Amino acid sequence: MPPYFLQHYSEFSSEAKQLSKQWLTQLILYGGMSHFCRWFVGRVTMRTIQERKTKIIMIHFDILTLFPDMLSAYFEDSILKRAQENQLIQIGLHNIRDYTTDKHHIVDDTPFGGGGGMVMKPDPLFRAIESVRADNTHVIFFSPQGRVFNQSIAQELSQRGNLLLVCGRYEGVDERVRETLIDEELSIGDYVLTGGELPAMVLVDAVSRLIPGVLGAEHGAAQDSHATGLLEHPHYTRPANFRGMEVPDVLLSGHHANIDQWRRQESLRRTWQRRPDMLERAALSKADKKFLVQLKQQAPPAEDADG
Ligand code: 4HQ
Repeated sequence: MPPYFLQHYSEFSSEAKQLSKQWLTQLILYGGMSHFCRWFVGRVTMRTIQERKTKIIMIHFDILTLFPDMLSAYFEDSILKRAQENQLIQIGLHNIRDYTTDKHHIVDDTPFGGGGGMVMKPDPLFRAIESVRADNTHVIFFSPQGRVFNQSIAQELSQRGNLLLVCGRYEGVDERVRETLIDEELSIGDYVLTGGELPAMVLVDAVSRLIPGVLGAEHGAAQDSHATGLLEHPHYTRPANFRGMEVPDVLLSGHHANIDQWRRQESLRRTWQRRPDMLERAALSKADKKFLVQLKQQAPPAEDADG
């Protein structure tokens, strides 16, 4: 049974028909508009939420050390200073000595079993770590026995919200600290340092520059060597002729496709010459592979390339 309106439509005056048609189009229009508006507002909200999820990341570093002044100088300048001002990173420095309970604020003691050197006492470190860490904090200790820090570990750590870095001194820390409070041991390379402060600065620096917004908008971290899996191409700036040394013509040509190709090929050339091991893990296009075949016919990698 059609609605009353349609049953009697033929009996309506032409004026009424005209009016009802107008109402109908307006009704459809408004309905459509409001539907569109709701859809549009929904889209915008969704995008904002997505952008917040992917873009606005902030990371909080806490650092336990016996020498907080060593670190503050580095963090209170240039890029990391601005990153802190912009609330992209937060760095809390904590002196382990502040967590001692004895009159002389002693943090080290002689090793059981004898032998030389000193060991960091467990009590100040337990108290410091337990008071500084939150539920989701990832606790890192620096030692040559750890996993060797690299760009992919930096990337992994940049996804975490809270990192607690423990810097040791002397011969090391009481093994019970390691066993119960440390989530991960990291080394910054196969050499021996006097403390974990430099490794902490290295880690904070490498991880912070991966946080969106820490580097300027046009210089993101995506093009870094190690992020692309290749070494970087050579860079030049003014003057075009410096003491008789010329800048490659292609860079002055303004031809962006040629420039991109030249840079890619120079990246491949450098990587092949200096770090051929990196080519095995790099993502290479057909054109890259073709260029590498040519390269390999021309020149072998440098003698000490793997060093
Ligand atoms: N350490 N990468 C701190 C290192 C080191 C490294 C030796 C750690 C001395 C006190 N840490 N202790 N290499 O050489 O992270």
